[in-house]
Amino acid sequence: MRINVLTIFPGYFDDPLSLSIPGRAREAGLVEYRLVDLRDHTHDRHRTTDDGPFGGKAGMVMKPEPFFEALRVLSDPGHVVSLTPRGRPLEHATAVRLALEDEITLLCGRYKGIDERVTEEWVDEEVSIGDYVLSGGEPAALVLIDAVVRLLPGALGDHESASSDSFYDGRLAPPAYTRPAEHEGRGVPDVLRSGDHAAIERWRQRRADEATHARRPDLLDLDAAD
Ligand code: 6GU
Repeated sequence: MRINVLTIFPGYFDDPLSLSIPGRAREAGLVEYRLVDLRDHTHDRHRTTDDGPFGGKAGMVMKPEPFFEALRVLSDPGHVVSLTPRGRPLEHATAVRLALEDEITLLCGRYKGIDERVTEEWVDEEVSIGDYVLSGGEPAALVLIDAVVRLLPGALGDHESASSDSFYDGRLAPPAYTRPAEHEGRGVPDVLRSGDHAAIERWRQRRADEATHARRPDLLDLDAAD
């Protein structure tokens, strides 16, 4: 898979895409990241990528020309995703769908947005990572990349597993414990040390249901609608 990222801050991605699972997946040849600096697609002395909005109002809007030129230079950008708080919420299902693409291109705008004509001409979908304000789309693009790349076959090691992740089956994960069995006066639930795998599975299901009910009842409501 190839992931292109159009941004005015390519350096923002250096460490996150070199470390951990996204970095290992690149080293293993499962994914290629291409960072495109939008300023390389400007043609004025100040390398301008934004301007004030038509119609007044505060904040700056990203100019269309650098995006158009950068997207044309890619020749085929594949599935184009714009990261914007106006987008549809990123869900696990979104990551699963994007992980099936050969090539995706992520557009990082600043909070006030990208000129709408870029979206009309190039963008297949707009995605938000939640109902809060980020200064730009870059952290959101990193979140999306991580969620997608860990789903590529071979990206996770033996000690990692996607099938036990929260949201894999529409519920939050149960609590987890490791050694030592007692730490600063707190133990580990006996059942987890009992060797009774059926009992352990029942305990995990119950604790997953309790956590989901208490924290994310919306996830259970969605289940009821199926
Ligand atoms: Cl994708 N971009 C920005 N600027 N803010 C956000 C967001 C994206 N998702 C949530 N807040």
